[in-house]
Amino acid sequence: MPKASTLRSASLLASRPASSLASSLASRPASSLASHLASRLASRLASSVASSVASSVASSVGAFITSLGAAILLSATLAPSSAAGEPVRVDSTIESAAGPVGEGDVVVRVQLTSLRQLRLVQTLSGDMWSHGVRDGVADFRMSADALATLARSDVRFEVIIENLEQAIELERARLANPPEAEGGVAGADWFSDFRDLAAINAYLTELAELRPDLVQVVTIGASIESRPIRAIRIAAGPGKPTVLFDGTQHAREWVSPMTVMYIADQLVRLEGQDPAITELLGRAEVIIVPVVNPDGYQFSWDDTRLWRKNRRLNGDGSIGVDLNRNWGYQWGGEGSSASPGSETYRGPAPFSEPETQALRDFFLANESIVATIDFHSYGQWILSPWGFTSALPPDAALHDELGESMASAIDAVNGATYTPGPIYTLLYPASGGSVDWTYGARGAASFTIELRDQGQNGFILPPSQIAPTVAENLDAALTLVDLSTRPALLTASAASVLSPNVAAVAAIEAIPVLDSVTSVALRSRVGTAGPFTSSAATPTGAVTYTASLPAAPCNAVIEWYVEAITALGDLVRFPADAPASVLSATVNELAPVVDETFESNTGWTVGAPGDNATAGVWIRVDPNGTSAQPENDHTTNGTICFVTGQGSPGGGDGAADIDNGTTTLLSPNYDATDPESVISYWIWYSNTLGASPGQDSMRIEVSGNGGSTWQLLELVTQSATAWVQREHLVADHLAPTSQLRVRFAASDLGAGSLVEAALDDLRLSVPACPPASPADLDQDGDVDGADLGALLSQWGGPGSADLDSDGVVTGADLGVLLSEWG
Ligand code: 0X9
Ligand code: ZN
Repeated sequence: MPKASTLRSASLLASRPASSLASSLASRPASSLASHLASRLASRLASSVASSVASSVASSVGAFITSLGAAILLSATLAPSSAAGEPVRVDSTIESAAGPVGEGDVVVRVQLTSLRQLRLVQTLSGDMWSHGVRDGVADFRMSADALATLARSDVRFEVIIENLEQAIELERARLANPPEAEGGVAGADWFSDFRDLAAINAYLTELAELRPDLVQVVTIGASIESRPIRAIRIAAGPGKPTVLFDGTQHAREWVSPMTVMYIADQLVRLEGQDPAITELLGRAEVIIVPVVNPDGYQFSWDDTRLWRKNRRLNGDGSIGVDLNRNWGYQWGGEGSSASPGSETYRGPAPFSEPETQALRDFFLANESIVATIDFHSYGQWILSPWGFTSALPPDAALHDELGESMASAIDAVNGATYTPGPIYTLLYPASGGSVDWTYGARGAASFTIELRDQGQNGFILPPSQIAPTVAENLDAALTLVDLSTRPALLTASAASVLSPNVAAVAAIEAIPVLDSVTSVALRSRVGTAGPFTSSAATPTGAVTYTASLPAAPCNAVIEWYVEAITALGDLVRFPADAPASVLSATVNELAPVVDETFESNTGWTVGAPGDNATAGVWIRVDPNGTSAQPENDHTTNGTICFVTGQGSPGGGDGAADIDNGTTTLLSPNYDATDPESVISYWIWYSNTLGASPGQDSMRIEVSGNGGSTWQLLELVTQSATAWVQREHLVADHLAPTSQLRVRFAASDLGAGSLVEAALDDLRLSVPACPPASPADLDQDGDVDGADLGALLSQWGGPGSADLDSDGVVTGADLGVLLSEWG
C-alpha cells in the first residue's frame, strides 16, 4: 500500500516561496507593468459592468420600501414563478446616527426572519454595528430599556456585549494612564495598546528617521477640519509594482490603524534583516495610509468613542459622511443612504469629501499600485469586489485565489478564521465603498479586511487582541504583496490515487495577474528518476485548463508539475520551485467497498434542518433532461440517479429547478476506518443559466460522527452541464471513522437564477494493488534495468538498494532484486 503522504493531492495553497520571478519582474519598469495591467483590466471591466447593469435591471423584481427610518430592499415572493425566486433579502441602512453610550447599553446579535422584525430592532437601536444583515444575522447596540422590549418580542437574539459603557470606561481609564509612563513608546511596546492620532503621526516620523534610505512620509491631503492625511512609502529603489494598505476610513475601528502601522513597522525594521521581507521589498513597493479619517479618529478619542463617519457639517444639524460610501464607482446604489443623519450617509455627491478625494488622487498619481487592502473592523472577513452588485467581477478568479491565500496565511499564524468572498454576496450590499473604486476604476486587485473580532468585543477590542490581530494581518499583507506582483498565478491538482494503465487528467488554473498567459504545459515522469516529458494543456475556460498525466502500472509514482509562459515571456511554475519540488500521485487500483449506483434505494434521505427550497428538491429518478439537467444517469447499464427535481419530458430550461433556497441529500453511514479510504462521486452542476449566473453553489459536506457535526468537503461553484467526477482522500478531512456520512446541499439563492444538480455513482474505495516491490527502486511500477542500475551504483555502500537491510548493498541484494524482476 502506498504511504498516506504520497496519496495526498497537491494543495492549491501550498506555500509559495517567493519566486525567482522576482528578478525578471524587478527589471521591468513599473509604469509599463501598471499600464499593461490597467488596460487589460479596463477592457474586461467595460464589458462586465455593462452586462451586470443590464442584468440587474432585468432582474429588478424587488420593491423599495422605505419606512421607519430604514431603506429596505425587499425582493422576495414578488418574483414571477417562472424565474427562480429569492429568499427575503434585507439590505438595511440605518438612518439615525448613533447616540452616546448610556448606562446599561448592550450589543445584541439578532436572528431576523422578517422585515417586521428588522424594523422593530431598528426602532430599538440607533446604532447597527454590523452595517447590514447577513443570513438574517445583525449586531445592534441598544439601551437596557430597548433590550427589555426586545426580550418581549419574537425576535431571536443573544447579548454579545453585556456592559458596553463599562467596557468603554475601562478603555478610557486605561488609556488615560498608560503603564509605559514617561518617554516615547517604540518597537513592540507601541502595539501593546491603542494609539491616538498624535502617537501615530509621531511614530510615522520615527520610522522615517530610522530608515531615511527606505522610507518617505508624505502628506496626501487634508481632512475637512484641515488635519493632514499622511502616507508612508516604503520603497527599496524605484520602479516596482506597488501595494497600498489603508486604515481608519471608519473612526471607531481602532484596531485598523494599529494593523497598518504594524505592517509599516515590520517592513521598515526587517528590510535587510528578514530574508522574506527583503526579497518582497526587492520587487515591490508598499504604501500605507494609516488614518484616512483623522478628524473622526480624533473625535472618537476625545468625545464619542463609537463615532464612525468623518466630521462634515451636513447643514441639517447632522454631522458626518460615511467615507466608505462616498467613493465614485457606482456611487449611490444599494447599501448606502441618502439621509445625512444615517451612519451610512453617502454624502451629496461621489467624492464630495476631502478625505476620499485625497486617497483617490493619491491612487491616480501612483499608477504602479496593483493591489490594495482597506482595513476595517470587525467580523473577520476578507472582502472582495463588488459591493454594489451581486454579479461577480471579471477578475473573480484572481480575487478568490488571493483571498483564499490570505485566509490561509492568517490561519497559519494563530489559527484565526477570516472568511473570504465578494462583499455583496458574502456580507451585504455596500455601494460607494473604496474597493469598488480601486478595482472598478483603477484595476487594482482590491480587498477590505474586517479585522477581529467576531462580535465578542466588537469595536472595543481588549488590548490583548492587538498583537495577534496585527501579526496575522501582516502575513495576509505580505501574501498579497507576494502574489499580486507576480506575472500570473498557477495552480494544479489531480487525483491522489490514479488507476493503473489509464491516462488521468490534471486540472490547472492559470490566472493572469500582471501579465496575460500565453501557454500552459504539464511536465511529468513515471517514477522518481529520469527526465520529465511535456504535454500541452487544453483550455477549458477563461483561466482553467486540463492536461493528461501518463498511464502507468500498479504502484508507480507519477511526478509532475505545470508551467505557464506569459506574454512578456516570463516562465511561471507550480510548484514555484519545480522541478526541485513536484506534485506526485500513486497508481493503485481502487476497490470499491461501497458502490452506490442509486439503481435501488440504499437508505439515502432528503432534507436537513434549514432546508427551505420550495421546488427542485432532491429526488431519485430516471431524469428527464433539460439544458440544465442530465437526460441520462451516469451508471453504465443504469438509468437512475439523484437530481434536484424531476421535470416533465421535453421541459424547458427551468423545468423543476431548485427555487427559493436549499435542498440537502444525505447518505447513510459508511465505514471509512481504512485510513486510505477514498470517496468519489459523479456530479452534474449547472448554475449559469437564468438571471444571476454563477452566483449559487453546492456545499458538499462530510461527517465523521454519523451526522452530528459536518464539515465542508468541497464547495462546487463551477458549472458544467456534464457529469464530472470528484475524488477525495477521506483522511484529508476526517480521522478514520466507522460513521462517515456525506451530504450534498444545493441552493438557489441568487435572484432569478436557474440551478440544477445531480449525483450518481458514489464510491468509497480502498487501494487494492498487490504490495509494491521494494526492489522497484525508482518507483515506476516495475523492477527493471533502471533499478538494477540504481543497485549497482550503490554497490558496497548503504542505500535504498540494501534490500536485505544488512547495512551494505551486496550480491544478496542483487539476488533479491533479480527474484522480483518484471
Ligand atoms: O460597511 C462597511 O463599510 C464595512 N463594514 S464596517 O463594519 N467596517 O463598516 C464593509 C465594507 C465593504 N466594503 C465595501 N463596499 N467597500
Ligand atoms: Zn469600517
